[in-house]
Amino acid sequence: MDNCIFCKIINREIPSDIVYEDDKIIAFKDVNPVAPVHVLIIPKEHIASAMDITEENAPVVAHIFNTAKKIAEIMGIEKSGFRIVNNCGENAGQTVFHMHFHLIGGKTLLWP
Ligand code: DGP
Repeated sequence: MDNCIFCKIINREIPSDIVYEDDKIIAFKDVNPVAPVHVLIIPKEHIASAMDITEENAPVVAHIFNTAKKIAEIMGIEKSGFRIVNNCGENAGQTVFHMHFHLIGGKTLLWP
């Protein structure tokens, strides 16, 4: 989608540190990491937010979660543990409206 920064990352129009890619999704390091490991996992299809998940596009969400463990292994945090976070909408602090899942780890995480 035009003017979407994450679509530009998918299309290699702006650089990013890609750690995983297949035909449906891509994962790259967050530019503002909140932990030693902070990767964003996104669908290649432009879906604005979790509010835009439908019966038709929902399989990619399952694929993201099914691949998260592989990305955790790539990043070396599969044993120490990690958190997967989706911010949806204004109150959650979503700033990029191309749905993404933060994979965060590499340290003990506080909650909430
Ligand atoms: P959220 O608040 O959930 O919408 O998080 C968006 C994240 O995207 C935020 O942690 C910073 C990251 N981000 C924004 N622009 C870029 C970019 O151009 N490159 C990379 N690698 N990350 C970005």
